[in-house]
Amino acid sequence: VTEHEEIITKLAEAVSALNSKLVIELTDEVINNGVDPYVAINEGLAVGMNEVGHKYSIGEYFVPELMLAAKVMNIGVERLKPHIVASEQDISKGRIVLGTVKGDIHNIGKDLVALMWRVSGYEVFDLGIDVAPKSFVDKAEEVSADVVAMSALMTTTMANMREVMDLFRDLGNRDKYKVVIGGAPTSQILSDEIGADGYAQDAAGAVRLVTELLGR
Ligand code: B12
Repeated sequence: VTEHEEIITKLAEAVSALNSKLVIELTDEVINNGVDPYVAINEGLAVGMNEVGHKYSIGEYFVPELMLAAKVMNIGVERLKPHIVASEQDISKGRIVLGTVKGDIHNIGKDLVALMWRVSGYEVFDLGIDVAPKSFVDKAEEVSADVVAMSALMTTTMANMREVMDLFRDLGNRDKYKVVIGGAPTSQILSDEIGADGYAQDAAGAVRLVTELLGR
């Protein structure tokens, strides 16, 4: 195990242990030791967050712990953000309208995807959380989006992605945009079922997906 891997593992453990002080110390180590901040977020902080989800599902953590974990994760992300090297291009590679679907307030993963798209040169219009189908449609039209992106973290709210697709089809707008989806309960299978253009498992995958779809 390299020193970098060790810091990343410790970061995941610190999030899982809800230890913000340790996260702050470790993000300093990330920066001082030249660990890739992007990797530290995706393989450190986000992995710790998944562990928190696991602890919640087995009854070891409850909602207050989830909320604290979200805060701890956010502290880490905010400290690492300025160290992520942004793409040199000042011309936008494409416009992406993004939001967490109706009924769903999970935003950590969505925000990470937005961050990665932005540093990769895309313009992101983030509608936030609990976004009504019509808001996706209206914003996409307003900004002449290239891509519409939806996030859902619950099996119950993931159904609302289909509603957005249906609304686009009803309005005859579907083919104007590439539609991509993501979030823990979603999959390529769901993407195919609802007639979206693709799914990605994480923020790095989200960048690859959009790059492939737009060919730029
Ligand atoms: C943190 C958390 C919360 C926090 C959210 C804080 C916040 N500001 O977001 C709080 C405490 C508020 C919360 C509330 C609730 N939660 Co919650 N929560 C979680 C938890 C632990 C982690 C989610 C997270 O942030 N992960 C870390 C990020 C980095 O990962 P991610 O979101 O998956 O995102 C990555 C990828 O999925 C992908 N991605 C994400 N979006 C997109 C979009 C696109 C377009 C693409 C391409 C990719 C992509 O890239 C991201 C980066 O790599 C999950 C457990 C889990 N395993 O997911 C439960 C979980 C999602 N929650 C759950 C539940 C039940 C709830 C509550 C109902 C609890 C309650 N009783 O109140 C409420 C729901 C409120 C609501 N209406 O939405 C359940 C959902 C079960 C289900 N039905 O499917 C889960 C799965 C926990 C569990 N095991 O039971 N939660």
